[in-house]
Amino acid sequence: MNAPFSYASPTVSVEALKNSIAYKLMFTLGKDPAIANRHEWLNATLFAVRDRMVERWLRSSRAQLSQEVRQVYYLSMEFLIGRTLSNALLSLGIYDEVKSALDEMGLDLEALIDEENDPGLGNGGLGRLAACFLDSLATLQLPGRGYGIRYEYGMFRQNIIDGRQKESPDYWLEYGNPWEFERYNTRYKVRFGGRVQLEGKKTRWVETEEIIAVAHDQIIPGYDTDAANTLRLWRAQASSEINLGKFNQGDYFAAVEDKNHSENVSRVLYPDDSTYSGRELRLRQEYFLVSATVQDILHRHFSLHKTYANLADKIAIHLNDTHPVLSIPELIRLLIDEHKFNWNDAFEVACQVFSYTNHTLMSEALETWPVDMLGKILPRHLQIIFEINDYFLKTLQEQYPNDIGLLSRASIIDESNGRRVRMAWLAVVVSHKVNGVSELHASLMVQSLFADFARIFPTRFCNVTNGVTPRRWLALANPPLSDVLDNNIGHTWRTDLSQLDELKPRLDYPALNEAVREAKLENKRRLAGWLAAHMNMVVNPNALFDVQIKRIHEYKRQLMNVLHVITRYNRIKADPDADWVPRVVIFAGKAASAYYMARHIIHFINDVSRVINNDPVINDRLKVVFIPDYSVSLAQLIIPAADLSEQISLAGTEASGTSNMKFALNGALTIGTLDGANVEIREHVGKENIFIFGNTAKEVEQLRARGYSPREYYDSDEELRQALTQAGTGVFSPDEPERYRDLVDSLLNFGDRYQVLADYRSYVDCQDKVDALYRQPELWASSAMHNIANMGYFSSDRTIQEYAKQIWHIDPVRL
Ligand code: 26V
Repeated sequence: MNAPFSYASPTVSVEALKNSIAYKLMFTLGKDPAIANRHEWLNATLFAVRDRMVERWLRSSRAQLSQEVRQVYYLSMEFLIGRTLSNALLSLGIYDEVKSALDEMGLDLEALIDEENDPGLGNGGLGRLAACFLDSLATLQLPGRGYGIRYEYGMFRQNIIDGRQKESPDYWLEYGNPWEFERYNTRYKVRFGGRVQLEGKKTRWVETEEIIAVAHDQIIPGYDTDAANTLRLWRAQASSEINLGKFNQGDYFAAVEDKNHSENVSRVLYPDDSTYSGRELRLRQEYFLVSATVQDILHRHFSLHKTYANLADKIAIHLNDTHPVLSIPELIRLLIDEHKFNWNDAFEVACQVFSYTNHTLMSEALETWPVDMLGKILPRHLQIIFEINDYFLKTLQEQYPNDIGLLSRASIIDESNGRRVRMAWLAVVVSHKVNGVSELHASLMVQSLFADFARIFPTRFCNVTNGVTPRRWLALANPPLSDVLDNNIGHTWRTDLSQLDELKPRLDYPALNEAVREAKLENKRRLAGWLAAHMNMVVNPNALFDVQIKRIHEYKRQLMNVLHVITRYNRIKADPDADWVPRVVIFAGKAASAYYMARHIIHFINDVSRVINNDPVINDRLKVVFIPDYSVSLAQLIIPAADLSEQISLAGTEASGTSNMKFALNGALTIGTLDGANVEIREHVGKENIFIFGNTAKEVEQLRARGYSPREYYDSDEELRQALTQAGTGVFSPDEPERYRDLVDSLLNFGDRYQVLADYRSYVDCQDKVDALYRQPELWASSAMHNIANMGYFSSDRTIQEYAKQIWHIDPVRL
């Protein structure tokens, strides 16, 4: 693999690096170089590289503090930052030096990079977006920090056994985490339970149970800058190591049980991003993050400014979805109960400090907590939430005296549903800005979910379209294409992706066209090699690589993709000697463990794949691969190798999507619906350079309103009928012919909630157009180049600049 480009001639010598790696191995890890294994060498290398970053990190922190600038704090229950070594080498510009140092010691840098655990502290798009944002904040020298939870177990590992998903725990800390600094001194008490007591005018929250939150910091390096930011993750520690009372009574086990109960709060990531569950442990996790973080923010603020009076001028707190929304009542509580604010001032400050991003309109993922549960775990917070609601509803009533129904619709407390607190409502009422993540999503958001609030607070809602960091998603993931870009437009696209524009005058240069095709082929060969080595699967690198990798969810319609695969299979079987465009259809993604349909879809994909891949008539013409255990590092391997990017969610359901951007940036063509950011991708690349099919969001709504009848599509479409009949009668599950009856039923007899049948025909026809273009490699590559050249807008640097200007009001730090 070619090394990522180094932007600066580094001041570190290979000799010095060799010394420090060997030194770390011996004196930090206590290991004899003669017997150290790969993991120990990796850790030694990470320590040596980290040392070279610490100085600028400290300098950066000092600059942020001394300039007393306004800071943003990005609160998220998830950060999917990916592997750190390669990214650190890239941002320090010392990739080649470290490679040579390791070479001279008989070690292979790429092998070490692959050895690193990929911390899965997130479910999918939302967590990865948070990581791209941190990268952009640092690169743009913006004063910001991420706050999250240091889960001991991340997203479960996925194994595929007999075609089915099997989960196993992801103990990512097995070999330690050399990238973090544990801050033994930065610890806060987080309290739960108890009761609220009135003492005169003062409210006290008493008889609580306590846990300690301990800070763990990671350096987030900026690229081509001395700036580096911090990601601070909290770990739960029992407040007294063991319960001495119980211990002295001789009940040793009960004593240790208490400790486990407390520390369970940071034990494991909730691996379900599709249904909201309302479990108590999740509520405790959310409050744990929020309480430690708000205390830390206030502490930092006070040590700098010696007053809380200027809080609203100096801090911005951003809520990544509703998961950290309890920070609103937490801030208000601390200001009133601990810092002598009156209610109105505390409320005003909170409104100015907080902003909130909505990431989904799907009702089943929206958080609401039962009033009883909140009252039991956070009685003081519940009281404050009621006060906020009373205040809000009172002003509403004055403003809209004649709108019956508005009060109950807009109330933070949902009385219709067993009394629950609507977290999204709370976020909207106490934020100064609420944003969607793509143009379409933001407009649907104010038309549907937040329609009442958009009328009440007309200036509060806005859009900031998502983006992805070009450092990880192009420079690191795709060295062959990065080389082509460097040779044509120079190196600075890494920090200014709009420079991809400069490719435009060259788009019809045959040499560039050929270079782009060569780069794609090299990436496809790399993936083919991986598939052979890890899955014993042989694929032809010249086939069209058709890729859908994302969480398995009915709305994302992996099922529609499989129905097309089956149709293609049937066509090939019917006429094997026709001139077929060979395809490799690749899937990857995890299903939430309790999501029956999603697991079933995985099983179905694997069953279909077994039948097709083993059919001697088919050969190379069609292969289906399900790659297990999807992760950030697998995405870095797969995306650069894709020809076709499947973005086929039902219009109006995918808030934005971000892999759609990564694929297009890496020269894949998109086949997609007009959903999420696909709409804007089409505007940028031009409608002739993207395969759009299916109903629009408006048509989806109209169809639903008219009474959607999937049967009609079934009855009138021969190929669709054949595919569904095969699925329902065991053609792909001969050992259990009824296995997919329910799957077919969900489409035919239970309403087909995501209108798969309605879009099937236009999808299949669109796939024919894909084949036709792929037969003309130069034209295909030219279209891919139009995609690449127009992706500048989708850099997370642009996204973060918009947040900084419109929402956070922060400026870069001078270094
Ligand atoms: C939801 C839930 C609900 C139950 C508790 C656990 C949990 C954890 C995560 C989520 C997240 C759902 C929202 C989400 O991930 N949205 C995705 O956000 C991406 C970044 O904006 C966007 O590109 C995707 O389209 C959107 O689905």
